[in-house]
Amino acid sequence: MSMMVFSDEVAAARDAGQPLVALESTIITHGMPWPQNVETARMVEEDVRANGAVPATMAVIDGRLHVGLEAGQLDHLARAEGVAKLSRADLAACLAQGGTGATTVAATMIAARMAGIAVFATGGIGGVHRGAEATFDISADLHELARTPVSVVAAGAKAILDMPKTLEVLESLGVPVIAFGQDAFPGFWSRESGLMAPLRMDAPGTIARAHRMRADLGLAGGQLIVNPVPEGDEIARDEIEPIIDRALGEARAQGVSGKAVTPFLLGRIFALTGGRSLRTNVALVRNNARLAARIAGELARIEANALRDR
Ligand code: PSU
Ligand code: MN
Repeated sequence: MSMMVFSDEVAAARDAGQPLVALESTIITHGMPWPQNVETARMVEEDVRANGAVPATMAVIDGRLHVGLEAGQLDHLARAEGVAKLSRADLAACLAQGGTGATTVAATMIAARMAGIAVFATGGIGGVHRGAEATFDISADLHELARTPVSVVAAGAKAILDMPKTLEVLESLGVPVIAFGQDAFPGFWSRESGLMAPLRMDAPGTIARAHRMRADLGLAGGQLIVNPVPEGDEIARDEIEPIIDRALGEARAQGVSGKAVTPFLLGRIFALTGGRSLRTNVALVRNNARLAARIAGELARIEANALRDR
């Protein structure tokens, strides 16, 4: 029995050579409450289809790595409690033990590469946590971007993080950080973070060409495409910042650490904004899915042309 299982839709897309977009599942199990989590997951898949690509949501279910989830599997995962949050360190262990777990950005990148999927959409990547100089809490997502050749579309790093340090680490690791359509590095819930993005591109085709160029150069690692949340959906920086500070204070007071930090903060910010942070999170993930589908389409075209010209 194979460790990897393709959904019917993903298997058909692979046979037909259609562009695919990888989607993660930690955002479903740990990033959003039920039932908005499953509703969002469905809308995001639909956004990918509406933009000419096929969605492949990744998760480990009963010891098998699923690339694309059937409707019932998605529903089950979204309601399940105590699902593991899998990163590079624990993906193999979960599979070996027949477990069930949701994939973070890092684990989704690993699964995407195995499945031959080059583009992946999420909300925000993990990064360097505030206070990392004391806790050493730096997301494995950053190291994954440095080693696995997948282009990840996100609305920045989650604003609960230390943005300048996150950008510094990405630079050290040689990860291209490309803002789509603006100069500013987006701030997840807000369109701007107060920092500039190192690179800017205005067309999905350019991003696809840069992805392909990295492969041609033999460079390991992926690209981080940072896509600002749509204007009408953003929460202004000075509005969200005091709320983030309060949530961070609560996390510290309660001694929250390790994998629990990000889900705790997102949950508290949801409560403190009366659900507004979640509406923005949904809007930005959908926006990222649309862009990822367009990049995947352009990349498929580039690859088809390269094959023809050989
Ligand atoms: N994007 C969101 N919400 C999320 C995540 C991304 O809008 O919850 C998840 C991703 O799976 C990412 C993880 O990999 O948060 C980061 O977790 P940590 O900080 O523990 O590495
Ligand atoms: Mn961490």
